[in-house]
Amino acid sequence: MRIDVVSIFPEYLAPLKLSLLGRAQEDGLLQLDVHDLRDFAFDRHRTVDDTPYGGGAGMVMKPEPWGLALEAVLASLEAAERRPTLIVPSPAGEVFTQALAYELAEEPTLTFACGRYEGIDERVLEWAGERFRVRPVSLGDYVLNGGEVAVMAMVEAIGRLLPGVVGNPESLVEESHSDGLLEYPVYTKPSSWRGHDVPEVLLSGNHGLIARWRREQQLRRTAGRRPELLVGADASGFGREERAVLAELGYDVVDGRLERH
Ligand code: JCH
Repeated sequence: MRIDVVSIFPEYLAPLKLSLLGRAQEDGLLQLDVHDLRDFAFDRHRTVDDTPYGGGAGMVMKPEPWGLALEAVLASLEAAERRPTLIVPSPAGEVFTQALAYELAEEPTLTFACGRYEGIDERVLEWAGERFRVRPVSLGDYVLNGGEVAVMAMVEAIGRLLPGVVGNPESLVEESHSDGLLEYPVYTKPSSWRGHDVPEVLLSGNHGLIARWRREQQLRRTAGRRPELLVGADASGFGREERAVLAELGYDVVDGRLERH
C-alpha cells in the first residue's frame, strides 16, 4: 500500500517510521510519504493560514497550498489509479472503527490531509471531491489540535492489517473472532506478584476450561465497561453457557438480539 500524508508538521509523523510499520516499509509492504504543506506556499513567509470569512476565533487553512499539494500527490500516483481515497481527519467526520480500518486496508493508495487551526477551507474538500473519494473521519468524540495524531492512529490501525506486517497472523484472527466483545485479561510470569495471583484456571493446563473462562471474562468486561456493545447485539453466536453468563449480567435474548432486563 502507498500512503501519502500532507501536514505542516511532517516531523509529527516520524514515529510511523519506527517499529512494526518501519519494518513494513523496509520490507516494501508499505510506502509512506509525508509531505510538508509549506513546500506548496510561495509567499515570503510561506503562509498557510488566514482569518475566517464571517468572523470568529482562530485561523483557517488557505486553499491554494492544499490545491497544489494534493495535485502533487495525484501526479505522483499511478495513472491507473482511479479516484484515490482522501481521508480528512475532522471532529465532524464519521467515526473511525476497526471495520473502517479493514475497509481502508483494501485500498492500493490512501492520502491523508492533516488540518490545523480551525480546519481547512471547505472549498478544498469540494475541489478534492472531483479527484478523490473524500472521507472526513473522526478518531472519536473529543477535540484534538490538528489531524496529525488522528492520522498516526489510523495509519497504525490500517498498516497492521496489511498482509505480512504482523508477524503472527493468528493475533489478527483472534481479534476478528472477538464478535465485538472486549478482550479477556492476560497474564505472564511470575504466577504470584505483590500478593496478586494469576487465576488458577490459567495454570490448569485444561484448554477447554481456559477457553470458557476467557469467554466469560470477555462477557463480564464488556457488560461492565461497554454495555452499549451488548445491547442489540446478534445473539446467534452465543451458546447455552454464554447465555447463562449474560442472563446473570442482566441480558436476555429477545428475537435473536440481546436486551437488558
Ligand atoms: C482538528 C479543531 C475544529 C478544533 C484542526 C484540524 C479529530 N477526532 C478528532 N478530534 N479532533 C480532530 C481534529 C482533526 C483535524 C483538525 N483541528 C482543531 C478543529 C474545531 O471545531 C470545534 C476545534 C481536530
